[in-house]
Amino acid sequence: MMIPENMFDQAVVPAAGPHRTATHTSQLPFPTVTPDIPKVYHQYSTEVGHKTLWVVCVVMGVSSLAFYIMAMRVPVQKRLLHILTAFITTTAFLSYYAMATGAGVDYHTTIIKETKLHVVTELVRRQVFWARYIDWTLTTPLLLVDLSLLAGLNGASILVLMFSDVVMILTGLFAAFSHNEAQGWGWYAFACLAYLNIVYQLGYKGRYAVSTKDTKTKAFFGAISLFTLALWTLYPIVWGVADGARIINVDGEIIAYAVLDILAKPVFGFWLLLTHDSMARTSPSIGGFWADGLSSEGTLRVGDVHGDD
Ligand code: RET
Repeated sequence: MMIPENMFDQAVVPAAGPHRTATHTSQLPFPTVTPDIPKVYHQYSTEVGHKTLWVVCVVMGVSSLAFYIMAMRVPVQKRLLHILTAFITTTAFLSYYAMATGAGVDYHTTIIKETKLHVVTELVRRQVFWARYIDWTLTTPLLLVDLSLLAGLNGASILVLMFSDVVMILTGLFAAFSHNEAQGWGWYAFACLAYLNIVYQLGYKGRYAVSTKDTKTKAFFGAISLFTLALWTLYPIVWGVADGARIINVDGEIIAYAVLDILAKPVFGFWLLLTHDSMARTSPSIGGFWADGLSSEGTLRVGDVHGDD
Protein backbone atom coordinates (compact mmCIF):
# COMPACT_ATOMS: atom_id res chain seq x y z
CA MET A 1 0.00 0.00 0.00
CA MET A 2 1.30 3.45 -0.91
CA ILE A 3 1.68 5.86 2.00
CA PRO A 4 2.31 9.48 1.10
CA GLU A 5 5.09 10.63 3.46
CA ASN A 6 3.44 13.94 4.46
CA MET A 7 0.15 12.25 5.24
CA PHE A 8 1.19 11.53 8.86
CA ASP A 9 2.93 14.71 9.76
CA GLN A 10 0.01 16.24 11.55
CA ALA A 11 -1.45 12.99 12.86
CA VAL A 12 0.18 12.39 16.22
CA VAL A 13 -2.87 10.86 17.87
CA PRO A 14 -6.06 9.56 16.29
CA ALA A 15 -8.74 12.11 15.65
CA ALA A 16 -10.83 11.43 18.73
CA GLY A 17 -13.10 14.45 18.53
CA PRO A 18 -16.10 14.96 16.32
CA HIS A 19 -15.56 13.73 12.80
CA ARG A 20 -14.96 16.33 10.16
CA THR A 21 -18.15 17.18 8.28
CA ALA A 22 -18.31 18.71 4.88
CA THR A 23 -21.27 20.61 3.55
CA HIS A 24 -22.31 20.74 -0.05
CA THR A 25 -22.31 24.15 -1.72
CA SER A 26 -26.08 23.93 -2.21
CA GLN A 27 -26.41 23.67 1.61
CA LEU A 28 -27.88 20.18 1.31
CA PRO A 29 -26.83 17.90 4.14
CA PHE A 30 -23.74 15.96 3.10
CA PRO A 31 -22.91 12.57 4.61
CA THR A 32 -20.36 12.63 7.40
CA VAL A 33 -16.83 11.99 6.16
CA THR A 34 -14.71 9.88 8.46
CA PRO A 35 -11.11 10.19 7.37
CA ASP A 36 -8.93 7.15 8.09
CA ILE A 37 -6.36 8.96 10.17
CA PRO A 38 -4.02 6.35 11.57
CA LYS A 39 -2.46 6.51 15.01
CA VAL A 40 1.22 7.44 14.67
CA TYR A 41 3.87 6.66 17.29
CA HIS A 42 6.93 8.89 17.04
CA GLN A 43 10.28 7.50 18.21
CA TYR A 44 13.17 9.96 18.12
CA SER A 45 16.44 10.35 19.98
CA THR A 46 16.99 13.01 22.63
CA GLU A 47 20.01 14.94 23.92
CA VAL A 48 21.33 11.73 25.55
CA GLY A 49 21.56 9.95 22.20
CA HIS A 50 23.02 13.01 20.54
CA LYS A 51 25.80 13.35 23.14
CA THR A 52 26.56 9.62 22.92
CA LEU A 53 27.07 9.94 19.15
CA TRP A 54 29.60 12.75 19.70
CA VAL A 55 31.47 10.78 22.39
CA VAL A 56 31.86 7.78 20.06
CA CYS A 57 32.89 10.10 17.22
CA VAL A 58 35.77 11.42 19.37
CA VAL A 59 36.76 7.91 20.53
CA MET A 60 36.93 6.74 16.90
CA GLY A 61 38.93 9.80 15.85
CA VAL A 62 41.49 9.45 18.66
CA SER A 63 41.84 5.69 18.07
CA SER A 64 42.42 6.30 14.36
CA LEU A 65 45.28 8.68 15.15
CA ALA A 66 46.77 6.12 17.53
CA PHE A 67 46.54 3.37 14.87
CA TYR A 68 48.20 5.56 12.22
CA ILE A 69 51.04 6.32 14.67
CA MET A 70 51.39 2.61 15.49
CA ALA A 71 51.49 1.88 11.74
CA MET A 72 54.36 4.32 11.23
CA ARG A 73 56.36 2.73 14.04
CA VAL A 74 56.58 -0.71 12.38
CA PRO A 75 58.38 -1.56 9.12
CA VAL A 76 56.15 -1.39 6.04
CA GLN A 77 56.40 -5.20 5.66
CA LYS A 78 54.51 -5.59 8.99
CA ARG A 79 52.03 -2.76 8.50
CA LEU A 80 49.04 -4.32 6.72
CA LEU A 81 46.93 -5.05 9.82
CA HIS A 82 47.69 -1.56 11.19
CA ILE A 83 46.50 0.12 8.02
CA LEU A 84 43.31 -1.96 7.80
CA THR A 85 42.52 -1.28 11.46
CA ALA A 86 43.14 2.47 11.08
CA PHE A 87 40.81 2.53 8.03
CA ILE A 88 38.12 0.79 10.12
CA THR A 89 38.11 3.42 12.88
CA THR A 90 38.46 6.27 10.37
CA THR A 91 35.30 5.08 8.59
CA ALA A 92 33.51 4.81 11.93
CA PHE A 93 34.68 8.32 12.85
CA LEU A 94 33.16 9.70 9.63
CA SER A 95 29.95 7.75 10.10
CA TYR A 96 29.54 8.94 13.72
CA TYR A 97 30.26 12.49 12.60
CA ALA A 98 27.47 12.14 10.02
CA MET A 99 25.02 10.76 12.60
CA ALA A 100 25.93 13.32 15.28
CA THR A 101 25.39 16.20 12.87
CA GLY A 102 22.11 14.75 11.61
CA ALA A 103 23.37 13.87 8.14
CA GLY A 104 23.14 10.09 8.22
CA VAL A 105 19.64 9.77 9.61
CA ASP A 106 16.16 9.35 8.19
CA TYR A 107 12.64 9.18 9.62
CA HIS A 108 11.07 5.95 8.52
CA THR A 109 7.41 5.02 8.70
CA THR A 110 6.35 1.41 9.22
CA ILE A 111 2.82 0.06 9.23
CA ILE A 112 2.17 -1.80 12.46
CA LYS A 113 -1.58 -2.35 12.23
CA GLU A 114 -4.04 -2.46 9.36
CA THR A 115 -7.54 -3.82 8.92
CA LYS A 116 -8.41 -6.78 6.72
CA LEU A 117 -9.30 -4.25 4.01
CA HIS A 118 -5.78 -2.80 4.26
CA VAL A 119 -6.86 0.39 5.96
CA VAL A 120 -3.82 1.44 7.98
CA THR A 121 -4.74 2.09 11.61
CA GLU A 122 -1.35 2.29 13.36
CA LEU A 123 2.04 3.45 12.22
CA VAL A 124 5.38 4.03 13.80
CA ARG A 125 7.73 6.77 12.69
CA ARG A 126 11.22 6.06 13.99
CA GLN A 127 14.67 7.48 13.34
CA VAL A 128 16.87 5.16 11.30
CA PHE A 129 20.58 5.90 11.36
CA TRP A 130 21.44 4.65 7.88
CA ALA A 131 25.04 5.94 8.10
CA ARG A 132 25.68 2.91 10.34
CA TYR A 133 24.96 0.54 7.50
CA ILE A 134 27.37 2.36 5.16
CA ASP A 135 30.00 2.18 7.90
CA TRP A 136 29.35 -1.53 8.50
CA THR A 137 29.37 -2.34 4.77
CA LEU A 138 32.89 -0.97 4.55
CA THR A 139 34.31 -1.89 7.94
CA THR A 140 32.95 -5.34 8.78
CA PRO A 141 34.65 -6.89 5.70
CA LEU A 142 37.89 -5.19 6.78
CA LEU A 143 37.53 -6.59 10.31
CA LEU A 144 37.07 -10.03 8.77
CA VAL A 145 40.14 -9.51 6.55
CA ASP A 146 42.13 -8.69 9.71
CA LEU A 147 41.07 -11.99 11.27
CA SER A 148 41.45 -13.98 8.04
CA LEU A 149 45.02 -12.79 7.55
CA LEU A 150 45.82 -13.65 11.13
CA ALA A 151 44.46 -17.16 10.66
CA GLY A 152 46.04 -17.61 7.21
CA LEU A 153 42.63 -18.34 5.63
CA ASN A 154 42.69 -19.08 1.91
CA GLY A 155 41.48 -16.63 -0.77
CA ALA A 156 38.35 -18.65 -1.59
CA SER A 157 37.12 -18.56 2.01
CA ILE A 158 37.97 -14.87 2.33
CA LEU A 159 35.87 -14.11 -0.77
CA VAL A 160 32.92 -16.09 0.62
CA LEU A 161 33.29 -14.27 3.95
CA MET A 162 33.29 -10.86 2.23
CA PHE A 163 30.23 -11.66 0.14
CA SER A 164 28.24 -13.04 3.09
CA ASP A 165 29.18 -10.01 5.13
CA VAL A 166 28.01 -7.48 2.54
CA VAL A 167 24.77 -9.47 2.06
CA MET A 168 24.23 -9.47 5.84
CA ILE A 169 24.59 -5.70 6.17
CA LEU A 170 22.59 -4.76 3.07
CA THR A 171 19.71 -7.08 3.91
CA GLY A 172 19.83 -5.55 7.40
CA LEU A 173 19.47 -2.13 5.77
CA PHE A 174 16.44 -3.34 3.80
CA ALA A 175 14.99 -4.69 7.05
CA ALA A 176 15.39 -1.26 8.66
CA PHE A 177 13.55 0.42 5.78
CA SER A 178 10.78 -2.13 5.36
CA HIS A 179 7.17 -0.99 4.91
CA ASN A 180 5.66 -3.44 7.33
CA GLU A 181 6.81 -5.76 10.07
CA ALA A 182 6.50 -9.05 8.15
CA GLN A 183 8.65 -7.75 5.31
CA GLY A 184 11.20 -6.44 7.82
CA TRP A 185 11.54 -9.76 9.63
CA GLY A 186 11.91 -11.49 6.24
CA TRP A 187 14.96 -9.36 5.42
CA TYR A 188 16.22 -9.90 8.95
CA ALA A 189 16.05 -13.68 8.43
CA PHE A 190 18.19 -13.41 5.25
CA ALA A 191 20.72 -11.31 7.16
CA CYS A 192 20.87 -13.91 9.94
CA LEU A 193 21.50 -16.70 7.40
CA ALA A 194 24.39 -14.70 5.96
CA TYR A 195 25.70 -14.17 9.48
CA LEU A 196 25.58 -17.92 10.18
CA ASN A 197 27.80 -18.44 7.16
CA ILE A 198 30.29 -15.93 8.59
CA VAL A 199 30.31 -17.86 11.86
CA TYR A 200 30.95 -21.07 9.94
CA GLN A 201 33.75 -19.65 7.77
CA LEU A 202 35.53 -17.99 10.66
CA GLY A 203 34.79 -20.52 13.39
CA TYR A 204 35.40 -23.68 11.35
CA LYS A 205 37.54 -22.82 8.31
CA GLY A 206 39.48 -20.17 10.24
CA ARG A 207 40.29 -22.53 13.08
CA TYR A 208 41.37 -25.20 10.60
CA ALA A 209 43.64 -22.72 8.80
CA VAL A 210 45.28 -21.48 11.98
CA SER A 211 45.93 -25.03 13.22
CA THR A 212 49.12 -25.15 11.13
CA LYS A 213 50.53 -22.00 12.79
CA ASP A 214 52.62 -21.56 15.93
CA THR A 215 51.04 -22.00 19.40
CA LYS A 216 50.97 -18.26 20.17
CA THR A 217 49.11 -17.38 16.96
CA LYS A 218 46.70 -20.29 17.51
CA ALA A 219 45.87 -19.15 21.06
CA PHE A 220 45.54 -15.53 20.01
CA PHE A 221 43.28 -16.31 17.05
CA GLY A 222 41.13 -18.54 19.28
CA ALA A 223 40.65 -15.72 21.81
CA ILE A 224 40.11 -12.80 19.43
CA SER A 225 37.81 -14.71 17.06
CA LEU A 226 35.70 -15.88 20.01
CA PHE A 227 35.51 -12.29 21.28
CA THR A 228 34.49 -11.13 17.78
CA LEU A 229 31.81 -13.77 17.28
CA ALA A 230 30.31 -13.20 20.75
CA LEU A 231 30.25 -9.46 20.15
CA TRP A 232 28.88 -9.66 16.61
CA THR A 233 26.06 -11.92 17.81
CA LEU A 234 24.85 -9.04 19.99
CA TYR A 235 24.25 -6.81 16.94
CA PRO A 236 21.25 -8.77 15.58
CA ILE A 237 19.91 -8.98 19.14
CA VAL A 238 20.11 -5.19 19.54
CA TRP A 239 18.53 -4.77 16.10
CA GLY A 240 15.74 -7.15 17.07
CA VAL A 241 14.80 -5.25 20.22
CA ALA A 242 15.41 -1.79 18.72
CA ASP A 243 14.43 -1.35 15.05
CA GLY A 244 12.73 -4.75 14.92
CA ALA A 245 10.35 -5.03 17.88
CA ARG A 246 10.91 -1.43 19.08
CA ILE A 247 11.16 -2.56 22.71
CA ILE A 248 14.01 -0.14 23.38
CA ASN A 249 13.84 3.51 22.40
CA VAL A 250 16.17 5.30 19.97
CA ASP A 251 18.48 6.57 22.75
CA GLY A 252 18.81 3.01 24.10
CA GLU A 253 19.62 1.81 20.59
CA ILE A 254 22.31 4.48 20.14
CA ILE A 255 23.90 3.61 23.48
CA ALA A 256 23.84 -0.14 22.83
CA TYR A 257 25.48 0.22 19.39
CA ALA A 258 27.95 2.74 20.85
CA VAL A 259 29.21 0.20 23.40
CA LEU A 260 29.36 -2.59 20.79
CA ASP A 261 31.09 -0.38 18.20
CA ILE A 262 33.76 0.73 20.68
CA LEU A 263 34.44 -2.90 21.63
CA ALA A 264 34.37 -4.11 18.01
CA LYS A 265 36.65 -1.42 16.60
CA PRO A 266 39.03 0.45 18.96
CA VAL A 267 39.24 -2.27 21.65
CA PHE A 268 39.54 -5.02 19.02
CA GLY A 269 42.09 -2.90 17.14
CA PHE A 270 44.35 -2.19 20.11
CA TRP A 271 44.24 -5.83 21.17
CA LEU A 272 45.05 -7.05 17.65
CA LEU A 273 47.86 -4.59 16.95
CA LEU A 274 49.55 -4.69 20.35
CA THR A 275 49.58 -8.50 20.30
CA HIS A 276 50.67 -8.57 16.67
CA ASP A 277 53.55 -6.18 17.41
CA SER A 278 54.60 -8.23 20.42
CA MET A 279 54.81 -11.30 18.15
CA ALA A 280 56.84 -9.36 15.57
CA ARG A 281 59.31 -12.20 15.04
CA THR A 282 56.68 -14.80 14.18
CA SER A 283 54.20 -12.55 12.35
CA PRO A 284 54.45 -12.75 8.53
CA SER A 285 56.33 -10.08 6.57
CA ILE A 286 54.88 -8.88 3.28
CA GLY A 287 57.48 -7.86 0.73
CA GLY A 288 57.21 -7.52 -3.05
CA PHE A 289 54.78 -4.95 -4.44
CA TRP A 290 53.36 -4.15 -0.97
CA ALA A 291 56.71 -3.00 0.40
CA ASP A 292 58.74 -2.06 -2.68
CA GLY A 293 56.24 -1.15 -5.42
CA LEU A 294 56.76 -2.39 -8.95
CA SER A 295 60.40 -3.43 -9.20
CA SER A 296 62.38 -2.98 -12.42
CA GLU A 297 62.05 -6.70 -13.28
CA GLY A 298 58.27 -6.46 -13.13
CA THR A 299 57.79 -3.41 -15.36
CA LEU A 300 57.39 -3.49 -19.12
CA ARG A 301 60.22 -1.95 -21.08
CA VAL A 302 59.80 -0.38 -24.53
CA GLY A 303 60.19 -3.20 -27.03
CA ASP A 304 58.98 -5.96 -24.63
CA VAL A 305 55.60 -6.19 -26.32
CA HIS A 306 57.17 -7.04 -29.67
CA GLY A 307 59.75 -9.42 -28.28
CA ASP A 308 63.53 -9.05 -28.23
CA ASP A 309 64.13 -8.63 -31.97
C1 RET B 1 22.03 -6.65 11.46
C2 RET B 1 20.50 -6.77 11.36
C3 RET B 1 20.06 -7.92 10.61
C4 RET B 1 20.57 -9.22 11.16
C5 RET B 1 22.02 -9.18 11.45
C6 RET B 1 22.71 -8.00 11.62
C7 RET B 1 24.14 -8.12 11.96
C8 RET B 1 25.01 -7.15 12.07
C9 RET B 1 26.39 -7.27 12.48
C10 RET B 1 27.09 -6.12 12.56
C11 RET B 1 28.40 -5.98 13.00
C12 RET B 1 28.90 -4.75 13.10
C13 RET B 1 30.18 -4.39 13.60
C14 RET B 1 30.43 -3.07 13.69
C15 RET B 1 31.60 -2.53 14.21
O1 RET B 1 31.68 -1.37 14.48
C16 RET B 1 22.52 -5.95 10.19
C17 RET B 1 22.23 -5.76 12.67
C18 RET B 1 22.69 -10.53 11.58
C19 RET B 1 26.97 -8.58 12.85
C20 RET B 1 31.13 -5.40 14.02
